[in-house]
Amino acid sequence: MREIVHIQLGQAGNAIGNRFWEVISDEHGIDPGGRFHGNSDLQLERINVYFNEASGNRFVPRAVLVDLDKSTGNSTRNGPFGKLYRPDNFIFGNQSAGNNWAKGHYTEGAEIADAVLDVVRREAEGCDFLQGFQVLHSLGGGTGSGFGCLLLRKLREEYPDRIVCTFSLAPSSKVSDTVVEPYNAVLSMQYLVDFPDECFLLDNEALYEICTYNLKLAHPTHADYNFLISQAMSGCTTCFRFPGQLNSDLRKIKTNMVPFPNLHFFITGFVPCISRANLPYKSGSVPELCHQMFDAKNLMCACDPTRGKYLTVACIFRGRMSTKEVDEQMVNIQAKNSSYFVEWIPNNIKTAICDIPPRGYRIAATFIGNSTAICDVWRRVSNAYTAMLRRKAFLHWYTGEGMEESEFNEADKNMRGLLDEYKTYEKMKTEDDFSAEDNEQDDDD
Ligand SMILES: Nc1nc2c(ncn2[C@@H]2O[C@H](COP(=O)(O)OP(=O)(O)OP(=O)(O)O)[C@@H](O)[C@H]2O)c(=O)[nH]1
Ligand SMILES: [Mg+2]
Repeated sequence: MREIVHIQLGQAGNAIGNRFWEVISDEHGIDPGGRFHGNSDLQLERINVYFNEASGNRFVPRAVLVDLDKSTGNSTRNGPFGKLYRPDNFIFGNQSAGNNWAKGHYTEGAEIADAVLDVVRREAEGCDFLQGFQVLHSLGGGTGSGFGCLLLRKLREEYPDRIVCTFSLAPSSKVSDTVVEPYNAVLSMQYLVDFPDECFLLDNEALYEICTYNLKLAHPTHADYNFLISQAMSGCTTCFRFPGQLNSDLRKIKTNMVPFPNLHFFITGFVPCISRANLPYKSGSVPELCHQMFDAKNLMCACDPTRGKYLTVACIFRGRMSTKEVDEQMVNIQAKNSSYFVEWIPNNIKTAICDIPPRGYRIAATFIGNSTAICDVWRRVSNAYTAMLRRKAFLHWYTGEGMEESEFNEADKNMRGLLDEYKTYEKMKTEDDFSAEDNEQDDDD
Protein backbone atom coordinates (compact mmCIF):
# COMPACT_ATOMS: atom_id res chain seq x y z
CA MET A 1 0.00 0.00 0.00
CA ARG A 2 1.16 3.55 -0.60
CA GLU A 3 0.68 5.26 2.70
CA ILE A 4 0.51 8.95 3.59
CA VAL A 5 1.47 10.39 6.97
CA HIS A 6 -0.73 13.37 7.84
CA ILE A 7 0.58 16.12 10.16
CA GLN A 8 -1.66 18.92 11.45
CA LEU A 9 -0.13 21.99 13.07
CA GLY A 10 -1.44 24.87 15.17
CA GLN A 11 -4.99 25.96 15.80
CA ALA A 12 -6.14 26.22 12.20
CA GLY A 13 -4.28 23.05 11.17
CA ASN A 14 -5.92 21.07 13.96
CA ALA A 15 -9.41 22.52 13.52
CA ILE A 16 -9.38 21.88 9.76
CA GLY A 17 -7.61 18.55 10.18
CA ASN A 18 -10.26 17.33 12.59
CA ARG A 19 -12.95 18.15 10.02
CA PHE A 20 -10.93 16.37 7.33
CA TRP A 21 -10.73 13.19 9.43
CA GLU A 22 -14.44 13.33 10.25
CA VAL A 23 -15.29 13.62 6.56
CA ILE A 24 -12.97 10.90 5.29
CA SER A 25 -13.79 8.55 8.18
CA ASP A 26 -17.43 8.87 7.21
CA GLU A 27 -16.64 8.27 3.52
CA HIS A 28 -14.77 5.10 4.39
CA GLY A 29 -17.42 3.88 6.83
CA ILE A 30 -15.30 4.36 9.96
CA ASP A 31 -17.14 5.41 13.13
CA PRO A 32 -15.65 7.63 15.88
CA GLY A 33 -14.49 4.47 17.65
CA GLY A 34 -12.47 3.39 14.61
CA ARG A 35 -14.80 0.49 13.62
CA PHE A 36 -15.82 -0.19 10.06
CA HIS A 37 -19.56 0.01 9.42
CA GLY A 38 -19.43 0.56 5.70
CA ASN A 39 -21.38 -1.15 2.98
CA SER A 40 -18.88 -1.42 0.15
CA ASP A 41 -15.51 -3.06 -0.42
CA LEU A 42 -14.44 0.11 -2.23
CA GLN A 43 -14.43 1.87 1.14
CA LEU A 44 -11.77 -0.54 2.40
CA GLU A 45 -9.78 -1.15 -0.76
CA ARG A 46 -7.34 1.74 -0.22
CA ILE A 47 -8.10 2.58 3.38
CA ASN A 48 -4.46 1.99 4.33
CA VAL A 49 -3.43 5.13 2.48
CA TYR A 50 -4.69 7.18 5.44
CA PHE A 51 -5.49 4.69 8.22
CA ASN A 52 -3.46 2.15 10.17
CA GLU A 53 -5.17 -1.07 11.09
CA ALA A 54 -4.73 -1.69 14.81
CA SER A 55 -5.61 -4.76 16.82
CA GLY A 56 -9.29 -5.63 17.16
CA ASN A 57 -10.19 -4.42 13.64
CA ARG A 58 -9.78 -0.85 14.64
CA PHE A 59 -8.80 1.80 12.09
CA VAL A 60 -6.61 4.63 13.34
CA PRO A 61 -5.76 7.81 11.40
CA ARG A 62 -2.09 7.99 10.43
CA ALA A 63 -2.17 11.50 11.87
CA VAL A 64 0.28 13.45 14.00
CA LEU A 65 -1.33 16.34 15.88
CA VAL A 66 0.88 19.22 16.95
CA ASP A 67 0.49 22.64 18.55
CA LEU A 68 2.57 24.76 20.89
CA ASP A 69 -0.69 25.52 22.66
CA LYS A 70 -2.24 22.71 24.69
CA SER A 71 -5.83 23.94 24.44
CA THR A 72 -6.07 22.80 20.80
CA GLY A 73 -5.19 19.25 21.79
CA ASN A 74 -7.70 19.28 24.61
CA SER A 75 -10.50 20.39 22.34
CA THR A 76 -9.63 17.64 19.83
CA ARG A 77 -9.56 15.01 22.59
CA ASN A 78 -12.94 16.18 23.85
CA GLY A 79 -14.40 16.50 20.35
CA PRO A 80 -16.66 13.92 18.68
CA PHE A 81 -13.74 12.08 17.02
CA GLY A 82 -11.25 12.59 19.85
CA LYS A 83 -10.96 8.86 20.57
CA LEU A 84 -10.20 8.03 16.95
CA TYR A 85 -6.60 9.29 17.11
CA ARG A 86 -3.73 7.44 18.69
CA PRO A 87 -3.17 9.21 22.06
CA ASP A 88 0.62 9.32 21.82
CA ASN A 89 0.43 11.07 18.44
CA PHE A 90 -0.63 14.26 20.24
CA ILE A 91 2.33 16.59 20.78
CA PHE A 92 1.27 19.77 22.48
CA GLY A 93 3.29 22.45 24.29
CA ASN A 94 2.24 24.74 27.09
CA GLN A 95 1.88 28.08 25.42
CA SER A 96 1.32 29.25 21.87
CA ALA A 97 3.89 30.89 19.64
CA GLY A 98 1.90 34.11 20.08
CA ASN A 99 1.54 34.62 16.32
CA ASN A 100 5.29 34.94 16.07
CA TRP A 101 7.04 33.04 13.26
CA ALA A 102 10.36 33.35 15.12
CA LYS A 103 8.98 31.62 18.22
CA GLY A 104 7.53 28.81 16.16
CA HIS A 105 10.70 28.42 14.14
CA TYR A 106 13.68 29.20 16.34
CA THR A 107 12.70 29.09 19.99
CA GLU A 108 9.55 27.44 21.36
CA GLY A 109 8.95 25.40 18.22
CA ALA A 110 12.54 24.16 17.99
CA GLU A 111 12.11 22.61 21.44
CA ILE A 112 9.33 20.26 20.35
CA ALA A 113 10.80 19.43 16.93
CA ASP A 114 12.54 16.24 18.05
CA ALA A 115 9.44 14.94 19.79
CA VAL A 116 7.37 15.59 16.66
CA LEU A 117 9.92 13.92 14.38
CA ASP A 118 10.07 10.87 16.65
CA VAL A 119 6.35 10.32 16.19
CA VAL A 120 6.52 11.05 12.46
CA ARG A 121 9.39 8.54 12.15
CA ARG A 122 7.47 5.89 14.04
CA GLU A 123 4.49 6.35 11.71
CA ALA A 124 6.72 6.34 8.63
CA GLU A 125 8.53 3.19 9.75
CA GLY A 126 5.21 1.44 10.28
CA CYS A 127 4.34 1.89 6.59
CA ASP A 128 4.75 -0.77 3.92
CA PHE A 129 5.65 1.76 1.28
CA LEU A 130 5.37 5.37 2.35
CA GLN A 131 4.43 7.70 -0.52
CA GLY A 132 4.88 10.86 1.50
CA PHE A 133 3.52 13.43 3.91
CA GLN A 134 0.74 15.96 3.98
CA VAL A 135 1.15 18.93 6.30
CA LEU A 136 -1.83 21.06 7.21
CA HIS A 137 -1.15 24.49 8.70
CA SER A 138 -1.93 28.21 8.60
CA LEU A 139 0.63 30.67 7.31
CA GLY A 140 -0.59 33.37 9.69
CA GLY A 141 -0.08 31.76 13.12
CA GLY A 142 3.29 31.36 14.78
CA THR A 143 3.09 27.58 15.14
CA GLY A 144 1.55 26.89 11.72
CA SER A 145 3.99 29.16 9.90
CA GLY A 146 7.24 29.16 11.90
CA PHE A 147 7.16 25.61 13.18
CA GLY A 148 5.58 24.48 9.91
CA CYS A 149 8.62 25.74 7.99
CA LEU A 150 11.03 24.09 10.41
CA LEU A 151 9.20 20.80 10.02
CA LEU A 152 9.12 21.05 6.21
CA ARG A 153 12.90 21.50 6.16
CA LYS A 154 13.45 18.57 8.49
CA LEU A 155 11.09 16.30 6.55
CA ARG A 156 12.93 17.13 3.33
CA GLU A 157 16.30 16.38 4.97
CA GLU A 158 15.18 13.10 6.41
CA TYR A 159 13.00 11.91 3.51
CA PRO A 160 14.60 13.38 0.38
CA ASP A 161 12.87 10.94 -1.96
CA ARG A 162 9.35 11.02 -0.50
CA ILE A 163 6.69 13.47 -1.64
CA VAL A 164 5.88 16.30 0.75
CA CYS A 165 2.58 18.06 0.19
CA THR A 166 1.04 20.91 2.16
CA PHE A 167 -2.40 22.38 2.63
CA SER A 168 -1.40 25.92 3.56
CA LEU A 169 -3.88 28.56 4.67
CA ALA A 170 -3.12 32.19 3.74
CA PRO A 171 -4.23 34.89 6.21
CA SER A 172 -6.74 37.62 5.48
CA SER A 173 -7.40 40.86 7.33
CA LYS A 174 -11.11 40.19 6.72
CA VAL A 175 -10.92 37.16 9.01
CA SER A 176 -8.16 37.93 11.49
CA ASP A 177 -7.14 41.16 13.21
CA THR A 178 -3.60 40.02 13.94
CA VAL A 179 -1.42 42.55 12.16
CA VAL A 180 1.80 40.53 11.91
CA GLU A 181 0.29 37.69 9.84
CA PRO A 182 1.72 39.02 6.55
CA TYR A 183 5.18 38.79 8.16
CA ASN A 184 4.60 35.16 9.08
CA ALA A 185 3.22 34.30 5.65
CA VAL A 186 6.00 35.94 3.62
CA LEU A 187 8.72 34.53 5.90
CA SER A 188 7.22 31.09 5.14
CA MET A 189 7.20 31.55 1.41
CA GLN A 190 10.75 30.52 0.59
CA TYR A 191 10.31 27.36 2.65
CA LEU A 192 7.14 26.52 0.73
CA VAL A 193 9.05 26.98 -2.52
CA ASP A 194 12.15 25.01 -1.47
CA PHE A 195 10.89 22.04 0.52
CA PRO A 196 7.44 20.67 -0.39
CA ASP A 197 6.74 19.13 -3.79
CA GLU A 198 3.21 20.51 -3.96
CA CYS A 199 1.11 23.00 -2.00
CA PHE A 200 -2.64 23.36 -2.03
CA LEU A 201 -3.02 27.02 -1.15
CA LEU A 202 -6.17 27.90 0.76
CA ASP A 203 -7.02 31.49 1.47
CA ASN A 204 -9.20 32.85 4.27
CA GLU A 205 -9.94 35.92 2.13
CA ALA A 206 -11.59 33.77 -0.54
CA LEU A 207 -13.39 31.67 2.07
CA TYR A 208 -14.74 34.85 3.63
CA GLU A 209 -16.00 36.05 0.23
CA ILE A 210 -17.57 32.67 -0.57
CA CYS A 211 -19.39 32.60 2.76
CA THR A 212 -20.50 36.23 2.62
CA TYR A 213 -21.40 36.70 -1.04
CA ASN A 214 -22.16 33.21 -2.42
CA LEU A 215 -23.64 31.63 0.66
CA LYS A 216 -25.07 34.84 2.15
CA LEU A 217 -23.94 34.03 5.68
CA ALA A 218 -24.20 37.17 7.77
CA HIS A 219 -21.44 36.24 10.23
CA PRO A 220 -19.33 33.40 8.86
CA THR A 221 -17.28 31.50 11.43
CA HIS A 222 -14.18 29.31 11.30
CA ALA A 223 -16.55 26.34 11.31
CA ASP A 224 -18.11 27.57 8.05
CA TYR A 225 -14.68 27.99 6.42
CA ASN A 226 -13.50 24.64 7.70
CA PHE A 227 -16.59 22.91 6.34
CA LEU A 228 -15.71 24.23 2.86
CA ILE A 229 -12.02 23.37 3.22
CA SER A 230 -12.74 19.85 4.42
CA GLN A 231 -14.89 19.25 1.34
CA ALA A 232 -12.11 20.45 -0.93
CA MET A 233 -9.56 18.30 0.90
CA SER A 234 -11.80 15.28 0.64
CA GLY A 235 -12.14 16.03 -3.09
CA CYS A 236 -8.40 16.52 -3.68
CA THR A 237 -7.60 13.25 -1.92
CA THR A 238 -10.42 11.23 -3.53
CA CYS A 239 -8.11 9.72 -6.15
CA PHE A 240 -5.66 8.59 -3.45
CA ARG A 241 -8.40 6.96 -1.39
CA PHE A 242 -10.56 5.21 -3.95
CA PRO A 243 -9.51 3.02 -6.88
CA GLY A 244 -8.83 4.83 -10.15
CA GLN A 245 -6.03 5.80 -12.48
CA LEU A 246 -5.67 9.57 -12.70
CA ASN A 247 -3.59 11.35 -10.05
CA SER A 248 -3.91 8.30 -7.85
CA ASP A 249 -1.03 9.28 -5.57
CA LEU A 250 0.96 12.32 -4.47
CA ARG A 251 3.73 11.65 -6.99
CA LYS A 252 1.35 11.42 -9.94
CA ILE A 253 -0.27 14.74 -9.00
CA LYS A 254 3.19 16.27 -8.99
CA THR A 255 4.04 14.81 -12.39
CA ASN A 256 0.79 16.00 -13.97
CA MET A 257 0.37 19.34 -12.28
CA VAL A 258 3.86 20.80 -11.78
CA PRO A 259 5.54 21.80 -15.05
CA PHE A 260 8.33 23.79 -13.30
CA PRO A 261 9.59 22.82 -9.82
CA ASN A 262 8.97 26.14 -8.09
CA LEU A 263 5.48 26.62 -9.49
CA HIS A 264 3.82 23.96 -7.37
CA PHE A 265 1.02 26.00 -5.77
CA PHE A 266 -2.52 24.91 -6.52
CA ILE A 267 -5.83 26.71 -6.31
CA THR A 268 -8.73 24.51 -5.23
CA GLY A 269 -12.49 24.73 -5.48
CA PHE A 270 -15.44 22.54 -4.56
CA VAL A 271 -18.83 22.65 -6.28
CA PRO A 272 -21.74 22.84 -5.86
CA CYS A 273 -20.73 25.52 -3.40
CA ILE A 274 -23.39 25.63 -0.70
CA SER A 275 -23.58 26.26 3.02
CA ARG A 276 -24.00 23.52 5.59
CA ALA A 277 -27.59 24.62 6.22
CA ASN A 278 -28.54 24.39 2.53
CA LEU A 279 -26.98 20.99 1.92
CA PRO A 280 -30.33 19.16 1.83
CA TYR A 281 -31.73 21.54 -0.80
CA LYS A 282 -28.99 21.48 -3.41
CA SER A 283 -29.37 20.24 -6.98
CA GLY A 284 -26.90 20.09 -9.83
CA SER A 285 -26.11 18.75 -13.27
CA VAL A 286 -22.81 18.00 -14.97
CA PRO A 287 -22.88 21.19 -17.12
CA GLU A 288 -23.62 23.25 -13.98
CA LEU A 289 -20.72 21.68 -12.10
CA CYS A 290 -18.34 22.34 -15.01
CA HIS A 291 -19.44 25.92 -15.29
CA GLN A 292 -19.22 26.57 -11.54
CA MET A 293 -15.81 24.94 -11.23
CA PHE A 294 -14.24 27.50 -13.53
CA ASP A 295 -16.00 30.44 -11.89
CA ALA A 296 -13.50 32.54 -9.90
CA LYS A 297 -16.02 33.16 -7.14
CA ASN A 298 -16.05 29.48 -6.17
CA LEU A 299 -12.27 29.20 -5.83
CA MET A 300 -10.65 29.04 -2.41
CA CYS A 301 -7.93 31.54 -3.35
CA ALA A 302 -8.82 35.21 -3.79
CA CYS A 303 -7.62 35.57 -7.37
CA ASP A 304 -9.07 35.86 -10.83
CA PRO A 305 -7.82 33.16 -13.20
CA THR A 306 -8.97 35.22 -16.18
CA ARG A 307 -6.17 37.63 -15.29
CA GLY A 308 -3.52 34.89 -15.53
CA LYS A 309 -2.91 31.63 -17.35
CA TYR A 310 -3.61 28.09 -16.31
CA LEU A 311 -0.56 25.88 -16.64
CA THR A 312 -2.42 22.71 -15.64
CA VAL A 313 -5.84 21.74 -14.26
CA ALA A 314 -7.27 18.57 -12.72
CA CYS A 315 -11.02 18.08 -12.21
CA ILE A 316 -12.31 15.32 -9.99
CA PHE A 317 -15.99 14.47 -10.44
CA ARG A 318 -17.79 12.39 -7.87
CA GLY A 319 -21.06 10.48 -8.08
CA ARG A 320 -22.73 8.48 -10.84
CA MET A 321 -22.67 10.38 -14.10
CA SER A 322 -22.08 9.85 -17.76
CA THR A 323 -18.38 9.85 -18.67
CA LYS A 324 -19.32 10.99 -22.14
CA GLU A 325 -21.20 14.01 -20.81
CA VAL A 326 -18.28 14.97 -18.57
CA ASP A 327 -15.82 14.67 -21.48
CA GLU A 328 -18.02 16.76 -23.77
CA GLN A 329 -18.50 19.45 -21.15
CA MET A 330 -14.78 19.64 -20.44
CA VAL A 331 -14.00 20.05 -24.13
CA ASN A 332 -16.57 22.85 -24.25
CA ILE A 333 -15.13 24.58 -21.21
CA GLN A 334 -11.61 24.40 -22.55
CA ALA A 335 -12.69 25.74 -25.94
CA LYS A 336 -14.59 28.61 -24.30
CA ASN A 337 -11.71 29.48 -21.98
CA SER A 338 -8.80 28.67 -24.25
CA SER A 339 -7.26 32.12 -23.85
CA TYR A 340 -6.79 31.44 -20.12
CA PHE A 341 -4.68 28.31 -20.69
CA VAL A 342 -1.05 28.34 -21.80
CA GLU A 343 -0.99 27.01 -25.34
CA TRP A 344 2.33 25.26 -24.97
CA ILE A 345 1.10 22.48 -22.68
CA PRO A 346 -1.37 20.50 -24.80
CA ASN A 347 -4.17 18.63 -23.00
CA ASN A 348 -3.52 20.44 -19.76
CA ILE A 349 -6.93 19.61 -18.26
CA LYS A 350 -7.19 16.15 -16.75
CA THR A 351 -10.47 14.67 -15.57
CA ALA A 352 -11.18 11.84 -13.13
CA ILE A 353 -14.52 10.37 -12.12
CA CYS A 354 -15.10 8.51 -8.87
CA ASP A 355 -18.50 6.80 -8.52
CA ILE A 356 -18.79 7.51 -4.82
CA PRO A 357 -20.24 10.98 -4.11
CA PRO A 358 -19.36 12.95 -0.99
CA ARG A 359 -21.91 12.58 1.83
CA GLY A 360 -25.01 14.68 1.16
CA TYR A 361 -24.47 15.08 -2.60
CA ARG A 362 -25.68 13.18 -5.63
CA ILE A 363 -22.87 14.63 -7.72
CA ALA A 364 -20.07 17.06 -6.93
CA ALA A 365 -16.70 18.11 -8.29
CA THR A 366 -13.35 19.34 -7.04
CA PHE A 367 -11.13 21.65 -9.00
CA ILE A 368 -7.33 21.79 -8.74
CA GLY A 369 -5.66 24.48 -10.84
CA ASN A 370 -2.07 25.56 -11.27
CA SER A 371 -2.55 29.13 -12.45
CA THR A 372 -0.26 32.15 -12.60
CA ALA A 373 -3.24 34.11 -11.17
CA ILE A 374 -2.32 32.73 -7.74
CA CYS A 375 0.12 35.66 -7.61
CA ASP A 376 -2.87 37.84 -6.61
CA VAL A 377 -2.79 36.12 -3.20
CA TRP A 378 0.96 36.52 -2.79
CA ARG A 379 0.80 40.14 -3.90
CA ARG A 380 -1.90 40.97 -1.35
CA VAL A 381 0.11 39.49 1.51
CA SER A 382 3.39 40.83 0.21
CA ASN A 383 2.11 44.42 -0.07
CA ALA A 384 1.07 44.39 3.59
CA TYR A 385 4.47 42.89 4.45
CA THR A 386 6.46 45.52 2.60
CA ALA A 387 4.43 48.40 4.03
CA MET A 388 5.20 47.27 7.59
CA LEU A 389 8.79 46.28 6.92
CA ARG A 390 9.63 49.65 5.39
CA ARG A 391 8.73 51.20 8.74
CA LYS A 392 10.22 48.33 10.72
CA ALA A 393 6.89 47.98 12.51
CA PHE A 394 6.66 45.03 14.94
CA LEU A 395 10.16 43.87 14.01
CA HIS A 396 11.28 43.85 17.63
CA TRP A 397 9.05 40.86 18.36
CA TYR A 398 11.11 38.88 15.88
CA THR A 399 14.56 40.27 16.55
CA GLY A 400 13.84 39.70 20.25
CA GLU A 401 13.76 35.97 19.44
CA GLY A 402 17.13 36.20 17.73
CA MET A 403 16.11 36.86 14.14
CA GLU A 404 18.15 39.22 11.97
CA GLU A 405 16.55 42.01 9.98
CA SER A 406 18.35 40.68 6.93
CA GLU A 407 16.10 37.60 7.01
CA PHE A 408 13.12 39.87 6.40
CA ASN A 409 14.80 41.59 3.44
CA GLU A 410 15.78 38.22 2.01
CA ALA A 411 12.17 36.96 2.29
CA ASP A 412 10.95 40.09 0.52
CA LYS A 413 13.45 39.56 -2.29
CA ASN A 414 12.54 35.88 -2.63
CA MET A 415 8.86 36.69 -2.83
CA ARG A 416 9.52 39.10 -5.67
CA GLY A 417 11.64 36.45 -7.37
CA LEU A 418 8.73 34.00 -7.26
CA LEU A 419 6.30 36.58 -8.66
CA ASP A 420 8.76 37.28 -11.51
CA GLU A 421 9.07 33.59 -12.24
CA TYR A 422 5.29 33.28 -12.56
CA LYS A 423 5.23 36.30 -14.85
CA THR A 424 7.88 34.73 -17.10
CA TYR A 425 5.77 31.65 -17.70
CA GLU A 426 2.58 33.65 -18.04
CA LYS A 427 4.17 35.56 -20.88
CA MET A 428 6.07 32.63 -22.33
CA LYS A 429 6.10 32.53 -26.07
CA THR A 430 3.55 30.59 -28.05
CA GLU A 431 4.30 28.39 -31.07
CA ASP A 432 3.43 31.28 -33.37
CA ASP A 433 6.04 33.51 -31.72
CA PHE A 434 8.64 30.80 -32.09
CA SER A 435 7.91 30.24 -35.77
CA ALA A 436 7.93 34.00 -36.40
CA GLU A 437 11.39 34.11 -34.79
CA ASP A 438 12.59 31.15 -36.84
CA ASN A 439 11.41 32.90 -39.99
CA GLU A 440 13.24 36.06 -39.01
CA GLN A 441 16.41 34.04 -38.50
CA ASP A 442 15.93 32.37 -41.86
CA ASP A 443 15.58 35.81 -43.43
CA ASP A 444 18.81 36.92 -41.74
CA ASP A 445 20.60 33.92 -43.19
N1 LIG B 1 -10.16 28.88 8.16
C1 LIG B 1 -9.72 28.90 9.40
N2 LIG B 1 -8.78 29.79 9.75
C2 LIG B 1 -8.32 29.77 11.01
C3 LIG B 1 -8.81 28.86 11.98
N3 LIG B 1 -8.14 29.10 13.15
C4 LIG B 1 -7.28 30.11 12.90
N4 LIG B 1 -7.38 30.52 11.61
C5 LIG B 1 -6.56 31.52 10.92
O1 LIG B 1 -5.21 31.12 11.12
C6 LIG B 1 -4.41 32.26 11.42
C7 LIG B 1 -3.86 32.13 12.80
O2 LIG B 1 -3.20 30.92 12.86
P1 LIG B 1 -3.43 29.81 13.98
O3 LIG B 1 -3.49 28.51 13.26
O4 LIG B 1 -4.54 30.20 14.89
O5 LIG B 1 -2.07 29.94 14.75
P2 LIG B 1 -1.16 28.79 15.35
O6 LIG B 1 -0.58 27.98 14.25
O7 LIG B 1 -1.95 28.07 16.39
O8 LIG B 1 0.04 29.63 15.97
P3 LIG B 1 0.15 30.36 17.39
O9 LIG B 1 -1.23 30.43 17.99
O10 LIG B 1 0.76 31.67 17.09
O11 LIG B 1 1.05 29.46 18.18
C8 LIG B 1 -5.30 33.46 11.22
O12 LIG B 1 -5.11 33.89 9.90
C9 LIG B 1 -6.68 32.91 11.44
O13 LIG B 1 -7.62 33.66 10.71
C10 LIG B 1 -9.80 27.93 11.59
O14 LIG B 1 -10.28 27.09 12.35
N5 LIG B 1 -10.21 28.00 10.28
MG1 LIG C 1 -2.45 28.82 18.34
